[in-house]
Amino acid sequence: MAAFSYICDSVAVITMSNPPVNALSSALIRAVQKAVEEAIGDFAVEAIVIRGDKGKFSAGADIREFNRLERGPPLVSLIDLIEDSKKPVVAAIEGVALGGGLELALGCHYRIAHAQAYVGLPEVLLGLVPAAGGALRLPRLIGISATLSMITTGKYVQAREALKLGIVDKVVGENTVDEAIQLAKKVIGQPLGSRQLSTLPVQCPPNVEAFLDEAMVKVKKQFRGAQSPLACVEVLRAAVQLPYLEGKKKERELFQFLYTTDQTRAQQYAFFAEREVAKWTLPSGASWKTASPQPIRTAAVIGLGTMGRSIVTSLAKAKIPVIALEQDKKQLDIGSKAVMSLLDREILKMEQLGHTEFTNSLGPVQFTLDYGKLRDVDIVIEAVFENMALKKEIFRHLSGICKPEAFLCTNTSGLDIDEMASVTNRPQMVIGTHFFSPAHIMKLLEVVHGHYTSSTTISTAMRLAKMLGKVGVLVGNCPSFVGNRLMRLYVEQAVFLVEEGSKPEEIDRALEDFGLAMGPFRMMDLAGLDIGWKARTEIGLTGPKLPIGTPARQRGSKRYSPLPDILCEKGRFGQKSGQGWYKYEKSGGRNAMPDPWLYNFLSEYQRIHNLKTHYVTQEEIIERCLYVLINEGFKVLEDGIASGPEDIDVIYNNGYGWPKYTGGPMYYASIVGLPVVLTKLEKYYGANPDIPDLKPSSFLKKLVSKGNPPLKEWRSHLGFQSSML
Ligand code: TC6
Repeated sequence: MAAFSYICDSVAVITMSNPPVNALSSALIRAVQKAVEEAIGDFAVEAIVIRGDKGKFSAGADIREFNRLERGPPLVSLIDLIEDSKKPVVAAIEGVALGGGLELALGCHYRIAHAQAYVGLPEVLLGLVPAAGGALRLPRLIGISATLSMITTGKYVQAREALKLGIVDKVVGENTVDEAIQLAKKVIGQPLGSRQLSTLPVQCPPNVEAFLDEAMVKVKKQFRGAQSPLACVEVLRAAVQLPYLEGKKKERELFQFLYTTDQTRAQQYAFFAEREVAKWTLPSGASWKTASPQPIRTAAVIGLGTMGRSIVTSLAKAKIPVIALEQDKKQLDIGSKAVMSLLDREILKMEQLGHTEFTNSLGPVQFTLDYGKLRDVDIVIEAVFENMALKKEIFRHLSGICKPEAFLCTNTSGLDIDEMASVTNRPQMVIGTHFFSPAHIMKLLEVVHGHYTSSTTISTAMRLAKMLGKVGVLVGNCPSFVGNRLMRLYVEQAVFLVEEGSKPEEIDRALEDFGLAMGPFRMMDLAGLDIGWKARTEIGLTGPKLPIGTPARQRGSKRYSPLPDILCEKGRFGQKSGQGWYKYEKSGGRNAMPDPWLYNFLSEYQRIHNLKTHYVTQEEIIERCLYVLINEGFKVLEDGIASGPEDIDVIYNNGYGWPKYTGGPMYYASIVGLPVVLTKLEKYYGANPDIPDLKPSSFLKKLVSKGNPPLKEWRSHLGFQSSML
């Protein structure tokens, strides 16, 4: 690791080097500081260019050093040194300039970026605020409003948008460093006052205090429960109200406060967990290191329902040419219109951000009824509705048509991958790619490994996830896989609580206050109650296949709630029918309102079934709904369906609106303390012996008996397991 300089026609070029992303570790900061000091003191040098090695400027402070006790030299003083330099300093931004990386670039007097580069202040995503002057310099450059949007969301901004906003001075298609050297030479001797951002006034809207008050209200609502977005607004207030140096103190104070919170620790854990899950290993020894993914140059999607449409859009956004197939002309017309409208919306979004070239960079989409067109594609994703017979028919058909090297994927959300693979002539090339709705937006891809799936197929599917900008998590093949397997129990528990006397809106509020993006009842209404109803009817839990004489609230020895089935029988499917657990202003409406009809209906239901209701506290709602889910998470680990708690957390953080600032369900359990989770589960199971899912899992009990080890040690306690991976 080094930062070294060379001189090119009186311009010193300083290269930051700390692979793979030039994170600003203590050592790197020290080295850059030394190089800048040398360049400033060297008479032969008249200007300075700072660049990053291997096509990346810098991804910011080295997150791996965050928990270390020994601290290196502060980044802030390096940035001040750069800004105060009498010799012009130019940042040559290639790849990324994020967090402290962008802050360093903002300390430079000029910034040139490569067209493919992007910049951002994503500290908020790690539960922090920018703390090296970024939130003070940026509003002086691009104004309060644009800064607010960047620092509270942590979004990455592409070079062209950065140019439009004024963050960079120039965007180039190639030779970024050479261009930076040319610019540096050109500005030698020119006054630098107007380029020293800390000395400039903050650009404010007319009534800035009211603007910030409003921003605070919005941010509180948008990022419910998260501390760092609120602190970002506070830093901006400091930027507006205080002189730069005092603003700096406030920035430091807020950073130091956040630095000690559980939220930042959880978000840092979530960051590394996302990277960890990409490094899959199978019990056979095959792994991400040894398996070689095959190229995906073309894809096909079968079925243009809600999921198929957004999968096609996701592929097109990733510039992968895609063939979309439907079974009849009518469905094809409806589906193709829907896809085109999704793509138009994506193009509009990108154009608003200044990416005029985006239209041409979408992968072409071809619509067809003809299976023959799929002959040469590299990968097929089946996305028809959840019916095993239909899926098998399609896989059989694909097997005969597609080239032997083509991978066959299914978007099933819980059916048996092996059963589908068994009808093909290439079971080793069959894999589950479970997308989350809407697939062109949601970041998660559950990659489901069947019994026959080869490591090449796994690594190709994981590569596909990366190409689509998603996080791929490898899981084993079991009913509902990982995400939905846990979710089903959580939703079921919420419905039991309604039977016991709570109201849907009370349960939703408690769980939304906990931080979940949407409570279970609003979620069911959004997804459509009829979907689960159909599935339960198909497997005989309700409807005509249910054996006569089955007790209404029992299936086998387990408690069952027929409430969702009854709502469906009454035509209450959720938002789509204007009523479900809530009522809506109209069919398709989104504004959920408590429904007095439901209260009457529930009282009558409780009377008929002779149910004793009790006052359900917020604590009971959270504990029963979340701990039953966490308990199942331990069972998933025990069954070898997920290889570690990180996998479950990444799935929940990215696919189920779990608040990242609690790290994910398993990390949350580790913070609450496993003995507490165990005791509570025992208590609730004791009170509800007909809900066996509340019975603590043996792996949870084992971990408690081992003294509640930290999460990173859980895997080592799994011992022998029949891994399904
Ligand atoms: C900050 O700057 C605060 C400043 C205040 C100062 C007072 N540090 O994501 P990838 C590693 S806060 C250490 O797989 P990609 C990552 O763990 C920081 N390591 O690659 C992985 O390691 P592994 C604000 C880092 O090409 C490897 O690099 N900055 C850091 O898909 C590759 O990463 C951010 O939040 C880091 N800062 O995406 C930026 N960044 O191979 C966070 C990455 O051992 N980083 N690594 O597993 C990113 O968004 C992405 O990593 C990326 C590259 C876009 C830079």
